[in-house]
Amino acid sequence: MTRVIERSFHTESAMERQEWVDAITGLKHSLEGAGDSRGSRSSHDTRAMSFIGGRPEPADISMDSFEMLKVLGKGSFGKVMLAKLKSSGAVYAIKVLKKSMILEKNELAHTFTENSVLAKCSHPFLTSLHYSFQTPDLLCFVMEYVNGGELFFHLRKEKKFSEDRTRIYIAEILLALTYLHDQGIIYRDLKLENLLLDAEGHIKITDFGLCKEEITYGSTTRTFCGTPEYLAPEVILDSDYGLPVDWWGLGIVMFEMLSGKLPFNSHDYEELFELIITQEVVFPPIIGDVAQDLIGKLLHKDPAQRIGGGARDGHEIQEHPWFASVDFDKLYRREIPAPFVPQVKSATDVSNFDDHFTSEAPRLTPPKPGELDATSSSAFKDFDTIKPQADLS
Ligand code: ISQ
Repeated sequence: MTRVIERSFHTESAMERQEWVDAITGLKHSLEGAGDSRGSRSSHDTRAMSFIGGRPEPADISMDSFEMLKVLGKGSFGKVMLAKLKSSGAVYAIKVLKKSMILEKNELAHTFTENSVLAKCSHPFLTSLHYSFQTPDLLCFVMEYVNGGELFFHLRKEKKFSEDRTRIYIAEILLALTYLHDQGIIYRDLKLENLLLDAEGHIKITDFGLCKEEITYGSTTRTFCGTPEYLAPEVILDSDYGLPVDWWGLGIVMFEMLSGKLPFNSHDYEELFELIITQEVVFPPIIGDVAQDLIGKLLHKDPAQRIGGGARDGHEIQEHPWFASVDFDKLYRREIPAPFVPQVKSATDVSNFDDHFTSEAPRLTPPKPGELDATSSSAFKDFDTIKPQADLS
């Protein structure tokens, strides 16, 4: 079926009109020249349409190159699945995002920036992206499989972590966030669910990027895509926000690890936002004085006054007395043993993930008719400029 979309343009002069006509004609020819196979493919074609990064295509890799083994996580944007590359037997975590949901939630720019930057990042405490490609309806990110499970899962089992254990995790997260900030990236979404443990027990920050819920603030139509308990005051207040939002997130997860509770909590979102904006943190006695001092400084309501909020960013936080015993250079080189080593039985062991997900059949749901029309699918053509490190040989 061909869909015709008519648009009217107003121009101030004949010259400007000609410029528009030339631009549109040029685009039309370039699409025809490319044979625009995109338009003629069914929307649930699982062959790779293009490789994000525009690299030489390794043996026509696509969803069909993988055997889907298990579901690791799920949300309205898509799924993360454990998958085996059929040609080599290597296992990966594939994040599959639905283009229609990214457009619907207005997350195109965010998804694009985030993944283009993460594709170039390499850090011992960040989950690495091996390859990415897109199909007519999906964006697919082939990532290392981090099999020690979510920190959320371990904390729920153990209720709280000791100060020594928390210190190593928080120090590793601090190094990874400082690295991202040095690349000009705000992570924005620090929360327990995005922290994984690798087989040795070291932190790997990941991004499920699946958008678990949609939260509406107040009576306005402004929507947040994220977990409200972790939002920094400046994000709620819609002020300009920057790198210090991640230090707020670090304060929240540090409080959670040490106490097993969130510092600001309410089922009522209006009340929760009010607490985040106005309430001073109340510490349980289990959290030691030095740790309380650091958390208090990370949860400073004013981002400019927050520890790490100045030009020295995370380096200022590293100098806090709570980290006096941590050798950050050794930590970066992974020479400090992790405080807890998860039980991992095999490369495909999923026992450290929630069986709510892993018990589900690892299937991709075909899109509903018209979920992504030809016009909106063109919004993803720029994903081809992302250059991840291809190593699926
Ligand atoms: C890697 N390993 C396990 C789970 C994951 C979830 C999201 C992104 C990467 C992952």
